Amino acid sequence: MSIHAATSAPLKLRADLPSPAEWHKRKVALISGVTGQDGSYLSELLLEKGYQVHGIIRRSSSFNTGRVDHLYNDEHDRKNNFHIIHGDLSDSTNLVYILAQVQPSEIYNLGAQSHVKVSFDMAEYTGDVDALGTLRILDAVRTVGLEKHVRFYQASTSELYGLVQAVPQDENTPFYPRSPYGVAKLYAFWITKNYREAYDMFACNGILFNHESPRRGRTFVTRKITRAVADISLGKQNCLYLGNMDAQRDWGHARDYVEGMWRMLQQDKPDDFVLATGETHYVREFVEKAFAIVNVKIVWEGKGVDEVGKDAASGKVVVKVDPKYFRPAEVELLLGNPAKADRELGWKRTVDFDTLVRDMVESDLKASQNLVEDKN
Ligand code: NDP
Ligand code: GDR
Repeated sequence: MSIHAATSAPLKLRADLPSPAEWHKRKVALISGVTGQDGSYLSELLLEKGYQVHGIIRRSSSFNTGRVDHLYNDEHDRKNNFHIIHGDLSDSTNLVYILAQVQPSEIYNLGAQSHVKVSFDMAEYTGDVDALGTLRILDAVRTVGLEKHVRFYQASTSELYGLVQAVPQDENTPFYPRSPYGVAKLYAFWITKNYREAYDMFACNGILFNHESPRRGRTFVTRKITRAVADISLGKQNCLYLGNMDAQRDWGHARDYVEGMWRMLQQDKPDDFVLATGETHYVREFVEKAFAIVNVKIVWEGKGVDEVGKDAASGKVVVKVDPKYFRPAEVELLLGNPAKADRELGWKRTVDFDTLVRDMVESDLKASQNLVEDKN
């Protein structure tokens, strides 16, 4: 009796493929997480570059396509290069079906339960989607026989560094994740590297430090702050409640970072790269900068859970600590070194911290006044 090794001989749906170099010229991209912040900016970038873009969206009882609606006109319009397809990283069969149908030349795996605090409440789900979801999509590539043809980008994260081992953090800094999210992304990082080595796949990890924008989800700290600053300045909210204001983050603009993702997949060889600004700022500093844009100077009083931020002019408390936003384990300091990306990809951030904060506050002022529709 002989036992067949299923993993080394996956089902091949394609037998007539051109060379990998020819295949890459097709410019067909598949994006998981297309409805998220990065998915929307990346779609715009790829469409500008002449790609056909296919985005995986989750079925939802409410609309979840606000960030990409402007790209999606009429599916019957033949000139339209943006397509959406229902799917989920928890569904292997669905992923194989999508791969067989789209036959992409590049895949960007951005789909994830991406909120660190929520990952403590939904640890198993986060592991299923963020860790095993990456495995599922990589295996779907092999199942349809595209493993030598597809270029794969994995959305890895500075959360892998977790408990500080050394700063600034680069591609050689040891990992020590501090949340179920970070641990799930650690698996995804290594399975991506493993499939690159085991099956000669063009698979890259982008280790991206925090990147924000007016399209950032409202429960991440930067957007929560900028929306509150807008609402407080317009008299629609009294106080902003935050958790750990002593955390330090290396914050860039998402539009810069999706450019780096694309550049990773245009190299001759697959590799892993850090994208970061090389600067770090306290959460408290972000609060001060954001309020300064609406001409409010913050003065701080108290310490720890008793810390408050007052409007210097009126004495009114506008920022308070609420321990419910603390995490069971925290990542205190992130500061990235993007030298390798600069050297090998020619990538540099273009938006500095002050411009990022201003862009977000100004956008939220318009949204809060209903001058523009708030879609995220
Ligand atoms: P968002 O939270 O804005 O977007 C996440 C996307 O993943 C959404 O489109 C969401 O769909 C989708 N998604 C969630 N669960 C599933 C699932 N089970 N199956 C398929 N899709 C799913 O994240 P960002 O755009 O900010 O980040 C993109 C990726 O980069 C994520 O993987 C994140 O972990 C990672 N990352 C982000 C950084 C950042 O600072 N922004 C830094 C480093 C890494 P829906 O809209 O339906 O919820
Ligand atoms: P992070 O982003 O955990 O770094 O993950 P987030 O904006 O959630 O937190 C940044 C820091 O701010 C502190 N903080 C608060 N955070 C939130 N969300 N809400 C608050 O009220 C608050 N108060 C203080 C946090 O404790 C933390 O220290 C993001 C996500 O996009 C991940 O998917 C990505 O991998 C990493 O960035 C890099």
